[in-house]
Amino acid sequence: MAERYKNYIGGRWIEAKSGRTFENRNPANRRDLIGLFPASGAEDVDAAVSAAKNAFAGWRLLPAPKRGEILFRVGDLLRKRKEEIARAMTREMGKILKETRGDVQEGIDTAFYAAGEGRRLFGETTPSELPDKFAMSVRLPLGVCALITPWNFPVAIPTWKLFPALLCGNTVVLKPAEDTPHSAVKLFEILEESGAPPGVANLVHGSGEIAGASLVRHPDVTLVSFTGSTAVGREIAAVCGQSLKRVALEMGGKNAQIVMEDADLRLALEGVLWGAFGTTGQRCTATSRLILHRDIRKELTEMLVARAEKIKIGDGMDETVEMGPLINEAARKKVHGYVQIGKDEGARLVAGGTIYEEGEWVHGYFYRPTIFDQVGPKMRIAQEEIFGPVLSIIEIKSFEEAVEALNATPYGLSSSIYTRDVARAFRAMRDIEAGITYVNGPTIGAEVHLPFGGVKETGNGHREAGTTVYDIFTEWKSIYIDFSGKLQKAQIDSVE
Ligand code: UN1
Repeated sequence: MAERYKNYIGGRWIEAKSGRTFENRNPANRRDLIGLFPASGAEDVDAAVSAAKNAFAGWRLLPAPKRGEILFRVGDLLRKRKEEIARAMTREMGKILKETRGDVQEGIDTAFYAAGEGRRLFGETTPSELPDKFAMSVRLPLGVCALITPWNFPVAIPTWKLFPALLCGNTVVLKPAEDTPHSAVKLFEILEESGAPPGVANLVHGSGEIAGASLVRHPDVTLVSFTGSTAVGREIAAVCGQSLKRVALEMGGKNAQIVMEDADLRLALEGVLWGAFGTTGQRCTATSRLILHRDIRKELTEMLVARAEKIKIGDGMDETVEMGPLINEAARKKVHGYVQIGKDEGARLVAGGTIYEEGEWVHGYFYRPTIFDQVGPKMRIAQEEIFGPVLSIIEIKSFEEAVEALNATPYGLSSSIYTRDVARAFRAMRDIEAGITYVNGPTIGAEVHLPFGGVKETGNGHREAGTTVYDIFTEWKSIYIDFSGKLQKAQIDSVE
């Protein structure tokens, strides 16, 4: 009998009211059934939002340092259960253990950062233009926040939203991706154990179309924070535009690594291997374009192809495996479809390009590390997000051309340049259109205490992580205290 997992609403584990469930299977071996999870409907979302709304009344008044103490406990518990959660995550979504441990670590880092923020959460004080008058600004919570998260970072991304939201005094309803409900259950077991009051954090499983959509439309939700595709983000933004909910979006990427002719090629090679094929290319920050100066293109491409072909593919539970499966069959079809598009567009396939189904791997969604050479910057494989282990090599003749090629997509999340020329590095930091730029490092590897997010169609102007996430989850209030004992008129009495 498959284990039946539940929603977490108002401090209780409960099934969907309809009793309906969906299956969660291991992408490395689809015969391995992890469990059944509630296929929640609008009525379950309603119960979760009302639990969050009720809990908000008390939670917002608990001093922020006390809310922070709960998050310190959450961080401790995550640390204690890191290995267990990493293993469950690898089984559930396929990335290798080293990376799922990193995913949990990102949650631990976020917990401690948010917890410390409980004793900061700074506002400002500033002189008033009038005598005997005091002026300051403070941050206040918004209310019930809806958090909708993807499967590629099943602990890290929910924590980026959950912990700052809670620290600021909001209450939340999380709707995790259907491919990774188990990791979300683990996270909520920890929240329960940490002593967070019932109703402050609620978990509702189910599909985006039903559970996600009813959450976004719910009138008692004041903010929606979403990480996922640009197509879905646009739909969410449209709904929130009508209802005037605050909406923070983190969406697609088409990140590029530039390698100039003066770069350390050995370093650039390690960077692109990790950036393009880490997490099987399924990161918003993954390197999907490699922009090479013509003087080093041949040499670096040969080095890269030789290494890519040696990448060990298999079940991420095996510590010697370097690349796990794609998340599901639809993802594999999409990746394979783009390989065909690349060939049709006239790019030259120099590595991979085929499904990997040797031996026992026939039961998983594996794909070979794939490299296209001679890609034009406007080809679809250079423009559209593939979300798989497919890398497109674009040749350029100058630094200016490299930056122009890098900027020539609708996205702007992460970027990277390998060069030994400090002037070029600084020009790249200024001229690349992206939320993140790495110098002599790959496009992946963001740390939780710096702003995370992108420009153009990657985002809508907000930044998670860093100090900036506290702007997403708070309302500013300006406060004036007049202790002059008389009516003082700003802009009028203050003018000579
Ligand atoms: C994502 O790709 O969805 O910088 C998030 C990184 C990770 C976070 C990635 N720390 O790749």
